[in-house]
Amino acid sequence: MHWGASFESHPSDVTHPSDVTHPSDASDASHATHASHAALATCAVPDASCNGPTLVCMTSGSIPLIIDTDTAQDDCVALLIGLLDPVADLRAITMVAGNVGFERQVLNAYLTLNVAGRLGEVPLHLGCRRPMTREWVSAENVHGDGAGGLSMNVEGLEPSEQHGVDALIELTAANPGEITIVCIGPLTNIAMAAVKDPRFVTNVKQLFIMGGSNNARGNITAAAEYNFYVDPEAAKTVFEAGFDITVIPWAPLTLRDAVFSRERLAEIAAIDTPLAAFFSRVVGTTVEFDESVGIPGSTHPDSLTAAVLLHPELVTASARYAVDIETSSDLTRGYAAMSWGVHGLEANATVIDAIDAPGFSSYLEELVSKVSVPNRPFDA
Ligand SMILES: [Ca+2]
Repeated sequence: MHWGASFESHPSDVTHPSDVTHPSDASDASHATHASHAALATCAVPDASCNGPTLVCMTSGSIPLIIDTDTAQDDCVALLIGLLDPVADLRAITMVAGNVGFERQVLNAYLTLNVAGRLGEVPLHLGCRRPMTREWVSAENVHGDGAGGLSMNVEGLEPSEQHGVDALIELTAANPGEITIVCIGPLTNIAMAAVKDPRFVTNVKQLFIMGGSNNARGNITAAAEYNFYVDPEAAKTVFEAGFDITVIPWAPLTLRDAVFSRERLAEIAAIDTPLAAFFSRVVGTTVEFDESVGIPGSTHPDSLTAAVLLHPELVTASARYAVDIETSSDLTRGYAAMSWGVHGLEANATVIDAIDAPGFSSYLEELVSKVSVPNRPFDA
């Protein structure tokens, strides 16, 4: 089977960046319909090894970022962007309670690092294991285990001893105004960091937040999107703190511009790379659920959040909004009120209203078309 064949041939426990060649040829036009939007075909720092057959580039890119994640499904794709896009300089991954069980989320992050051939290269910090004031709410009914039943031997893999909140504070304090945080889970870690050290707010360059809906439907209730619903106090804290914020909402943006149909997923599944096999396995498992709630395919809000940070040319419309989060109502818990400028409120965020959807789709296809060498074999 495509899946097994893609993984079993390259079990290797050690990755040497110098062993991996750089993107080969920007003129490869097989996926180039919207190649101008995606810098994946060109290595940030070309050198002699760029002529090899593989496309994975280990060179640190020009955009330093941390990804704060509740790793399941599209979170994994967002991590792949941070790990493999040549313009990304992924400094750390921080884990927050969200989609699935915390330990499973950690395993899903390891699985993703593994398929990218980056195991042991990017620090993984464990953050908050529950929301600030509420009980954790699982999304396992949507995500299952978050990785389509995929597993691997994690012997010898240890997350950093430093707590995720402290890592966020220290990494940004060491590079004030330089690091952007891609926030694709509940905002507990970000809020806790801001509460613990107010300097965190100005030490962070920007927050790119996946969450809420822009005057449109939620996904866990009619009113609320999951990330803000799970920890509304954290979300409210973050939006009131004074960060430079860009929001990638669930609806209408994701539902209109970042859904992959079964036909599109089949095209990607036909690509013979470990990354495409991983993508198909991890993402494909939620399609049945998505269809059961009226969504015609897999949804990609988290990878879109990482993609628009690295490739702002994907954004075709955005505007300044005053964003606030409902915390006191049971009915509308986690609702994001996004006021578009006519209510006398001061804007605190840029909200993405539209993207180049074909360009984003081509970007993800190009990403998973890269040839990586997984560090360890997967247990299918
Ligand atoms: Ca997420």
